[in-house]
Amino acid sequence: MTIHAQQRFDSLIEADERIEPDDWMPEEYRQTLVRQIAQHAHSEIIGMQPEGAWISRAPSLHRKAILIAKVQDEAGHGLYLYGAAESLGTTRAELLDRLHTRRQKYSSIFNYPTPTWADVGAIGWLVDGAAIANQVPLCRCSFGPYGRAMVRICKEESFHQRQGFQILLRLTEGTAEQKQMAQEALNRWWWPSVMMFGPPDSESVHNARNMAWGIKRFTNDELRQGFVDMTVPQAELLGLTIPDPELRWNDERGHYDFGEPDWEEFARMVRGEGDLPEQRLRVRREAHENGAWVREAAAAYAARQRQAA
Ligand code: FAQ
Repeated sequence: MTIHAQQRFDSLIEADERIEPDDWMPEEYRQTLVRQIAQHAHSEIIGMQPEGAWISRAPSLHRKAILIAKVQDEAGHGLYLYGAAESLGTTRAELLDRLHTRRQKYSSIFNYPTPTWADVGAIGWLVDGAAIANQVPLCRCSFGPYGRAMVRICKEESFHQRQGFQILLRLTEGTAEQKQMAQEALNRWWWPSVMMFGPPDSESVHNARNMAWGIKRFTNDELRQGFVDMTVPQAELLGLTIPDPELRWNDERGHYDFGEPDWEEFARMVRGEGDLPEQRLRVRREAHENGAWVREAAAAYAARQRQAA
C-alpha cells in the first residue's frame, strides 16, 4: 500500500463517494464488508424457510402465487448479495461453507416459528418493514456493489411489506377468531423485530467504525426508533395492540418511547440455541447438497461456452 492509496481511500470516504472492488481499501474495511454482506446474504436465504413452510398451505391460489414470488425474491436477494461479497475477493462456496459450519451468522429473526397463516402476514409487515428501515440507508453504503444491490432489494421489500400488511388487514376485517390470530402473530413477532436491528448502541461492536466508513449511516438504536415510529400508526390502522405496556408517544422527543427488549433471548437466538435453529441449518445444508448437480451442470456448461469462444 502506498500513502497515496490510503489518502485516495480516505478522500473518497470523506467526499461520500463510492469505493469500487478494484480500488485499494484497508483490509479491515474489506473484512467487515465481507462479514456484513455475507451475513446479510445468509439471512435472505435462511429467511426463505419460515414463509416457505406456508407455500403448500396458503389459503388460496392467489395467496400461494404471491407467496411463491416473495420467497423467490428472497433467494434473488441472496444471490445479489453473494455476488457483491464475491467482488471483495471471496467465493460463494467459502461463504456458504462458513454458514453451514456456523462460522458466520444469519439474522436472529429467522429462528422463530410460523405456526399460523397470520405469521406469514406478520413477517411481511414487521420483518420486511424492519428490513426496509435498516436497508434504505444501506443504498448509500460507501461500497458500490453493496449499495447498488440494496436499491433493487429495497424496492422488492416494499412490495413484501405491503403484501404482509394486506394479509393482516384481511384477517382483522374477518371473524373474531381471525382477528385474534392476527393479534397473536403480532405478539410473537413484535419483540423479535425490534431486536433485529442488533444490540443496543452501548453494546454494538461495529457501529462507530462502520459509521465512519459510510457502511452504516445510522446506529442500531436510531434505526430501531425509526421502525417503532413508523409501525405504531400502522398497528393502529389494523386495530391491533402492540405488546408493550411502556409504548407511548413522547411529545418532547417527537418519538415513541418503548420498553426494553429481552436481550438475553436475543443473544440465545444469535447463538442459534435450540431445535429450530438446528433445523434451519439442517434444511439449508440438505438444500445445498441436493443442488450439487445444478452447480456441476452450470460449471460444465460454462466450461463448454469458454471452449467454444
Ligand atoms: N442477528 O456491532 P453490531 C431480511 C451481530 S434480511 C444475528 O451492532 P453490525 C430480509 C453482528 O453481526 C435481515 N446477529 O453489528 C427478509 C455482530 O456479530 P459479528 C438481515 C446479529 O454489523 C425479510 C454482533 O451482533 N439484515 O430480513 C444481529 O454493525 C423477510 C454485534 O453487532 C441484514 O443483515 C441479528 N439481528 O450491525 C428475508 C442487514 N444483530 O458479525 C426473508 C445488513 C447484530 O461481529 C424474509 N446488516 N448481530 O460476529 C446490518 O445492517 C448490520 O450488520 C446489523 C448489525 C444492523 C444487522
